[in-house]
Amino acid sequence: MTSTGAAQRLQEDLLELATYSQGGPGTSRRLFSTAYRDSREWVRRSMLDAGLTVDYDGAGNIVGVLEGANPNAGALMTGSHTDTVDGGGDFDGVVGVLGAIEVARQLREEGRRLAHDLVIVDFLGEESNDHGLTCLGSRAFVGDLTANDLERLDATGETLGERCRSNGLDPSTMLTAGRRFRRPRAYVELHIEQGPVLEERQSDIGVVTGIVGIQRLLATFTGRADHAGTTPMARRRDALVAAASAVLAVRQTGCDSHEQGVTTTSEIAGYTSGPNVVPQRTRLLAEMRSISPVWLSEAERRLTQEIIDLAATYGVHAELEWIADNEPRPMDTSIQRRIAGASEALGLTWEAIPSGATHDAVHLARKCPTAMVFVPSVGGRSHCPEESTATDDLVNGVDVLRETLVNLDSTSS
Ligand code: HGY
Ligand code: MN
Ligand code: MN
Repeated sequence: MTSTGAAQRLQEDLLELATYSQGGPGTSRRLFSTAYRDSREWVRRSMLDAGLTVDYDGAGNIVGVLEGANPNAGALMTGSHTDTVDGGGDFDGVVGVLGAIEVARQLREEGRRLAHDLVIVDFLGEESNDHGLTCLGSRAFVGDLTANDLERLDATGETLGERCRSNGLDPSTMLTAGRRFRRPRAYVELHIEQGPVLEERQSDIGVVTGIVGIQRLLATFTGRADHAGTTPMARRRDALVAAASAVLAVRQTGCDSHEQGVTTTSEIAGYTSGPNVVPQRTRLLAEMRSISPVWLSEAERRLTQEIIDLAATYGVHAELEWIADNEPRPMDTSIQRRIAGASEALGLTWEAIPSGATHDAVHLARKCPTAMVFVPSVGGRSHCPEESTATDDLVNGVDVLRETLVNLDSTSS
């Protein structure tokens, strides 16, 4: 397949998949939305058209297989996700699924039959869902989804398990999907960088060295409701002011990290009974990310004490609950070398780079040799309608993914 042919097919597929959206700015394909469900039917058909045998596994993942020549060789795995954040873009995750399907098409057209089965997975619900859990499908796929995960509540009080069940999934089958996991020889995921590094350094390819860990924070501030007009400032116990001071403390923790970590507050919700009442209770959602587990645990300890002390200065009680979304995970060094070698053989420049975003690969990496191939993001933007990657860069990523898989296939471990 010439690169123009591949470019054209990738562009057509991206445009077609982008038509599945819940509406509003950018692209929205949220877990269990009709747009997402319909889009996955299109993905399933695209895998069939590419000559794969395709099935949904018990955890809502779409699993396509291009059978290998040697039934004893095992599998090489690739894939990603096709759900999006609300008002997101058309490349995050999608590039890894459509790129993998394009690799399968090219291998078949060129008559290059791998010894290994080539397994391509569109993992269910990688983005953080209404229950605050990321990577629903890939967690289940490797057997890391827990009963606790399915007990998580959304804002309406419905559990994730109930939501899965009402969308045609069997929670008990999801919890046992890992038993059917056959450890592949390797998992290699193609993904957009979602940051500015490759573009700024004019590198064609990112060889991912590791994926950050994420600690999520739910903080509750309890003050006292008082009359907003008659209560002197010094006597107030304003929960919203305490939360606002915590937002700045969260940010400062990231700013003081010397590039070790990043911190984000995504929401504070004040519960007040009206504009003339001092807010009694406030909830804050935040997260911290770092490739260093030491920095994460140290920052969690420091920030916890700082938020409690800050709240106390306003006469407000703070309770903090930290939840580990995933631990930092290094990528397989030998596959990193293969990705770098494939890039050089294709005349492409490459750069070793950590991933500030999490990916399905972070769960596969607990179970098999795992690595990632990044392609540049225009302006370093992602999780927004402006998210974009140049077609030439997409073709480069597909070429590197294909040659890395062929190299893994043709050499022993
Ligand atoms: O949050 C992330 O890094 C990913 O986009 N789910
Ligand atoms: Mn992604
Ligand atoms: Mn994402």
